[in-house]
Amino acid sequence: MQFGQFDEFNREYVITRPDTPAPWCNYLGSVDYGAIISNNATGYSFVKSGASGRITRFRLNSRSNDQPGRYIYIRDNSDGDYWSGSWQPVCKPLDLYKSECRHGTAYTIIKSQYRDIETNTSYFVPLNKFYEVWGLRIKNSGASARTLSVFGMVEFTNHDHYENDTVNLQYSQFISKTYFKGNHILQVINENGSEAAADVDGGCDAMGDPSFRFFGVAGAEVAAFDGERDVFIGNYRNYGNPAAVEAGGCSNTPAYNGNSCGALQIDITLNPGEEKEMIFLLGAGDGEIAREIINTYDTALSNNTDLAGQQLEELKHLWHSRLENLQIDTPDDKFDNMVNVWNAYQCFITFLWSRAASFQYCGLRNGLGYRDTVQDIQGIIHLDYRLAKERLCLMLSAQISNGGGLPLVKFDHVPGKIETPDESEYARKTGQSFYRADDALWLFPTVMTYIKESGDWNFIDEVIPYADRGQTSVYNHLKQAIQFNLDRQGPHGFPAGLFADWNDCLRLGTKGESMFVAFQLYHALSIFRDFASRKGYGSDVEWADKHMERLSKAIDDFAWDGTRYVRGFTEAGYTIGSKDNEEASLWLNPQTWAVISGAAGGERAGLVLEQVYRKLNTKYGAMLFYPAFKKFGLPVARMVLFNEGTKENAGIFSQPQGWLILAETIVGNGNRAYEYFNEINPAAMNEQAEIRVLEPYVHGQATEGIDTLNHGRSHVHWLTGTASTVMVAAVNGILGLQPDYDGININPCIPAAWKYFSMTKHFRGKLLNIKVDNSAGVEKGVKHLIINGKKLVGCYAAFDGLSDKNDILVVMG
Ligand code: IFM
Repeated sequence: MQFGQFDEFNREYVITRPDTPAPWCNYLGSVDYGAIISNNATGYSFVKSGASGRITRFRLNSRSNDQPGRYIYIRDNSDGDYWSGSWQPVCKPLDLYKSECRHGTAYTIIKSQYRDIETNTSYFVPLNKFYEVWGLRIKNSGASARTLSVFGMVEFTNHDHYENDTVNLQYSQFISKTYFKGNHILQVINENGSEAAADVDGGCDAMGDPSFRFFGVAGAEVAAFDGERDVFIGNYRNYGNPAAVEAGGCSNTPAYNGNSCGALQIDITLNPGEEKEMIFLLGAGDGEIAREIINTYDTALSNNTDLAGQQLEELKHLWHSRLENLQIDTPDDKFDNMVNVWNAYQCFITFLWSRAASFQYCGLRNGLGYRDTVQDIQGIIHLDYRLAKERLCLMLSAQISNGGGLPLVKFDHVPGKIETPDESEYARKTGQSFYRADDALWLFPTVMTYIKESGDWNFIDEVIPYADRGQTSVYNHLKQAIQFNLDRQGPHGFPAGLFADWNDCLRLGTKGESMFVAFQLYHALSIFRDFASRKGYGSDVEWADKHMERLSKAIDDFAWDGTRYVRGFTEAGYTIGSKDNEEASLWLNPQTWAVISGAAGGERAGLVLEQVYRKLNTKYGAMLFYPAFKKFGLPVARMVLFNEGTKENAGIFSQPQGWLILAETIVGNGNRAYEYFNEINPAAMNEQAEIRVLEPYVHGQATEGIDTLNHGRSHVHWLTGTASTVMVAAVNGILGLQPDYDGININPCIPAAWKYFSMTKHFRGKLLNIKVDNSAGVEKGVKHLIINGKKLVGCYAAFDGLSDKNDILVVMG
């Protein structure tokens, strides 16, 4: 089933059937003011944090009604019929009601058509602002005049803190009230004083001063209002049939205790063909701020200045110019849509919001997970390396002086005096008292990619503080990260798996060993060796060589199982992922990481990838391992808690699929890399959206494997490491764009059937217009480049040889 399609030209996804298998969402705003909105205008808004800056309510996990949201009701006062500007919440029959939702980069436009009334609502957060705009145009396309009431409505939280608002009702309901101020409703929380000063029981450590929110309208007179949700909706009703709308108008009831909302009624008459515009404004701020914002739009409207339209264009311009840094045109539109727009946009959203707020994450994970964030950075380096660097510096400053990563980096992280997991205070504050084995090792590919994309080799010498004490160069941070794992090894000489490696469900402890981390360490050593050699640090080169050789030998001696690499060793000496095991005998990640790290090459690389293809692959991606755990499990293999075929228990965990694609490109299998890409390409499921369920323009965390009742159904949208690994695999692996210290390699690994494609890339201020000629029909291999008419053997373009604008022909064969 299909519910929408890509509009490649406008960089939008257009949903024409609103009864999507799940709410299909978009992200608006910035880290200062974030808003999540679905195709039916549901979702929530927050200032800085979904946990402690929550301004509107949303009920998670309620697909059956998917509410509440940013609602606009329209009532025909001639007969009392009413509907909503988005299909939800009133849900008029779809043969009478037409709707179109256009999700774009940081904006969403929802249109409706019902009984000759057309609405068009643009939802967005203007650049650098702390409020959101719902710009409504309403038009009478019929032949007779219409008398209508329009109601804008939003449900506020009663407390800035999500948890207090949701569960601490004996408290939070009694600190909120609303005032009507002519063109807006002002909600005030804690008007009588600050919780912090009063040390209120049930208050929350993030809370301080009174807090204000507003919901107003520009370009229209408010005829009536309600500030109390339960009055607007009425008892034993719901958003689909609010009492106020049904009765023909609001009752001017403010909130005082109970549940605050903003509901504004505007009465209009529309002559045939007439259109009116009004702009609803929602945000955090006191009456003065609200008045100023609303006045700005009022003035613009009365001067016929399309302020909201200009702001929307500014947003598009910002986002599109970011995306412009890489644009491709291959024979596969669905591949292009992801690389050019949606996977790229998702990478930015994941980068900005980490795992904080979505329709799955309520916001309480109020910080940056080390490994997730360092990987997220990789997804945007090719599009905005400056932004990437800022976050990379932050993450280096969240490395502890012993080399390990801080498990949770608070949004307000201040390096230099943070407690470590070794101290009880840290555990008390974060609930995290252990190290993950992989955290700081993610810095290696990320730092390398940043330096190679930007050309900023001096970064390696930049001095950055540690989280707990002291400071040192990036180079030394990296060396210390390796040391962290060398200092924590098991009996075979592999790194201990500690509290978790990449896999949150593997608890191998201080003696059990992780092969994932062993390969990561090998990879880190080889990157570090490269850095050391460029710096001329001979003893560090020898040090890295020695450890790589030692690791390599241990891998051959203990981790190679004849046809595969094992996953690890428990403290009790059990081998996880051995071919003789009854359960979980073949794991994906050690095979792909053996190849990515360079530890396995030649025949062995081919063999392990072939095993993966034959034993783990499904039409929706490769399973993390197989067979699922049923008996073996706790305390080490905690994924046994998940139903078989799900998430880390033999599910198709999507992030590793990116590594699988990349590994196949390393060994030169373009056809297979592309096959794997397609298996999890959201766009490739556009016509079978009912199977995948999630947005066809967004990667999810995991897809159900062959053991479940819903093989192919995907879960956990938007905020997932899948975004960055698949992006890296596509750009670096399939398209073969591989910046290097002093130039760039263009070495595609593509399906043989792609005879021709083109790419435009901005590389350190230079424009590369790349055309790839694969009339030879190979999967990998470049005979020569022709750069601005000059032929060069191989696939390397030196930076010095590039002009400001370059025409590059890549001839494969
Ligand atoms: O690697 C983790 C990630 O940090 C959070 N989600 C699950 C992944 C695999 O366990």
